[in-house]
Amino acid sequence: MPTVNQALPSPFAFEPSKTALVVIDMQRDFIEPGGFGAALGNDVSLLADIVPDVARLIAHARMRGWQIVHTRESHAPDLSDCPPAKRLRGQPSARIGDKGPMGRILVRGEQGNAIIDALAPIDGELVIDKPGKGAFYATRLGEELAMRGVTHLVFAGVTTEVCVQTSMREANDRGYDCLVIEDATASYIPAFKEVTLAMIRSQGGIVGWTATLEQLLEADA
Ligand code: C5J
Repeated sequence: MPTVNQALPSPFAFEPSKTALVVIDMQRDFIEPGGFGAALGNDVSLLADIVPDVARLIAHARMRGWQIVHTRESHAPDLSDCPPAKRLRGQPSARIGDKGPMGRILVRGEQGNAIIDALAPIDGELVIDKPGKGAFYATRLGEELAMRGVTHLVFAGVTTEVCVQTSMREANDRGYDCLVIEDATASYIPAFKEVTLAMIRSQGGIVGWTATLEQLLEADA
């Protein structure tokens, strides 16, 4: 069984046939200029920097036959799945559902809501539209993973402290062993990324494990 011996806080062993890569929210709205992230005043280049490593991770998962899941933070056009408590937070100039340069912000089917071209899903990969920060809340992800016999999840994507961490904690509570790939995740606030990774692996791996992409690729060569 492949084992990432250098994972923190302890070696992470996984059975490839029971493993899924979960790529969180690599969407134009968060990563490209003119999207939701930029409208909130963030430097989106910090997120764009991880695209080559996420692409390498996806290529590896495809080659090894892992299940692959892509998520999109997105809402129905009538915003019936967007509670006012979520919509009204943040900048009044850039609210979910408002019109932006790439269409309505975080609305399903709009240009900005798409996964960036460089990481586009291919046939057979699961695409999960999620109205929350976590990938399990109000989605079919749990059922889809159970149907496929998945027990281990490898996480990548953005942002580390919001949707990646929330999804990983949800997964941990559901009994999955979770590994987050350090260089395949990013935050608009780099200190938040570092502290999130430290939290995940603290106290004996209270919600999971972390490792670098090279450490994973070496273990699963
Ligand atoms: C945020 C996300 N940060 N995908 N979404 O609102 O992390």
